[in-house]
Amino acid sequence: MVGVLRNFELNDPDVGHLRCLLHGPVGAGKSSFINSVNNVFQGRITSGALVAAASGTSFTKTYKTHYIKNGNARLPFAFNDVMGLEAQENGMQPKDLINALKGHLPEGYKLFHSIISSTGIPQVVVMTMPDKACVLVDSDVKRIYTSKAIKEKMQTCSNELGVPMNCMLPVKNYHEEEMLDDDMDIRILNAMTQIMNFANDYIWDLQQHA
Ligand SMILES: Nc1nc2c(ncn2[C@@H]2O[C@H](COP(=O)(O)OP(=O)(O)OP(=O)(O)O)[C@@H](O)[C@H]2O)c(=O)[nH]1
Ligand SMILES: [Mg+2]
Repeated sequence: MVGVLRNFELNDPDVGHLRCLLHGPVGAGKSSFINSVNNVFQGRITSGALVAAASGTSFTKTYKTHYIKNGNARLPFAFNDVMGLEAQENGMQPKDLINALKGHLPEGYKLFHSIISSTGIPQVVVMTMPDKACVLVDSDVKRIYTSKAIKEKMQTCSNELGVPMNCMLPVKNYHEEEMLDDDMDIRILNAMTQIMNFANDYIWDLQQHA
């Protein structure tokens, strides 16, 4: 599966790269997801996106683009890591979120301020920490897809956020492991494949209506 993504081609190469914004609650595992994806592509544990030692207030405080290294080149894909959506004044604000989605925030931008708006940009939900939601998954990550507890969480999340079930992507992040694990990698790659395909399709569709 990693080979398929290594050779991933954009529908329109002029686009340069697809951009994925990770937003969500403080300490949800956004930065850890970036590291998890990087780990799979690098074949080793990496720590490019700094992760909180213990959650409390936002750990990631500035807007940063993370490219995924693919051999000596770059995958045509970037993650933007932002701080969590906290209470109004301290956290990521909706206007910043929209600008970040459009790729309009400069590197190092301090994530505050706001107004609300909406876009048709595709969304998926990367459901992190399944090991905390289900003891079976904690002991064997392969259980992610068969665990009743995880299915229920996915269903609840899908209903509450209005995101379809096939856009709910349960992933256990690398967070304490010292070595890579094939079963974790498969699920991380599965999530990445969905994200990249959705983004690629979206750009293609936009261009048809341009
Ligand atoms: N058990 C478990 N812990 C995880 C998982 N993903 C992340 N963590 C831990 O959760 C904590 C928060 O992770 P971060 O990646 O810093 O979270 P974040 O969403 O980037 O947080 P902010 O930058 O503060 O918004 C860290 O201590 C991680 O090690 C997971 O899948 N399972
Ligand atoms: Mg973070």
